[in-house]
Amino acid sequence: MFDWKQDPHRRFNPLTREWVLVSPHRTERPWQGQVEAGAAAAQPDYDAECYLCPGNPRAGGVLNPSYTSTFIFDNDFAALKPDTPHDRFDRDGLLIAESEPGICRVVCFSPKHNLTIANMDAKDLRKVVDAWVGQYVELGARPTINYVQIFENRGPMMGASNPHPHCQIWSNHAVPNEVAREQAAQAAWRRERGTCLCCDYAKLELAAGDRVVDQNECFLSVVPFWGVWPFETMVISKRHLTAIDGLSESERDGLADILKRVTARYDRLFHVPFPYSMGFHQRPTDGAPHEEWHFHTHFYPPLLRSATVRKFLVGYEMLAGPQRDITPEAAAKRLRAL
Ligand code: H2U
Ligand code: ZN
Repeated sequence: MFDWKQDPHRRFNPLTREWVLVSPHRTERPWQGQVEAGAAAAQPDYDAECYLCPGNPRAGGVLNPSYTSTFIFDNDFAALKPDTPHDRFDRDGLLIAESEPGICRVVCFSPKHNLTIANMDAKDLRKVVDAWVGQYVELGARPTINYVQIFENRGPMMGASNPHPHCQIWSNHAVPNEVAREQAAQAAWRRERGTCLCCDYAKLELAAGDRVVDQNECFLSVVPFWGVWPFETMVISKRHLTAIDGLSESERDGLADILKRVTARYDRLFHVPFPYSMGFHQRPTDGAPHEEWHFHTHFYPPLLRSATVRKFLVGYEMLAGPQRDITPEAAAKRLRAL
């Protein structure tokens, strides 16, 4: 008899339409590894060397204002430039390239150097949500900007350059790969079934319960059935909502609340400030209504077994496809218990 908790199997990701290999028999054995205690050095609330702290000079020499809430600036080392002229070439369908205009910004969540989403006050985090909404609307309104990607790299393991609480926004003309994949899947779902993929998925997970990590009135946090990273989670709005600009006042508070809950659980898992890349997926800003889109957040944390043992996507995963050992259900159970 096949045992889903023990035997190797594949799971389908309906958002990307890719498969992930699950090998639970490799980890469902009793836990014997040790959990290392957190080694993160305590940070001061102001660091004279930090290029994001209020009043300090940034790497390019510009002085930060003495900001007291959130602070947004154009990235001094932007990957994209707004006035890039249009150009394209195509040589025999083999060498294809196009110019790409865009705008990159940095959002400091707080003047305090030593805060994180997990330990910020709810009312201050709400200001960060308002800043995200403002940026999505402002950047998305520009004719050259068709997608606004808001994301946070947290911790040196994920390449974050600085512990000061901040995120990045890259907004550009082309809809990026991951978003285009999710868009195609959500559009096909809506065409074929007349419903929203993420609404249907959220309902299913709320009823099933075994992958749910946390929830509030407006949002659900789950380890997705098809997650690749051991403790990957998604935050999904319970109401159908194509983008962050459609959040009601209470949903903005709800988003701040669920992000705080999820990151606090992560921090408790291995007793360290938990590294991750997270970001929002939502309606492209090309002017179409995109009713197929459902606003959601992905958290991709690299840690596997402890504060120092991380998962690498190498070998089979680079050459063939993603694979995981711990099941999403087991990961959700651990996160839920914290
Ligand atoms: P990360 O921690 O995710 O790398 O984000 C920090 C961003 O801040 C990074 O993209 C920018 C870097 O280019 N930055 C500035 O714009 N000015 C600075 O003085 C240093 C860092
Ligand atoms: Zn700082």
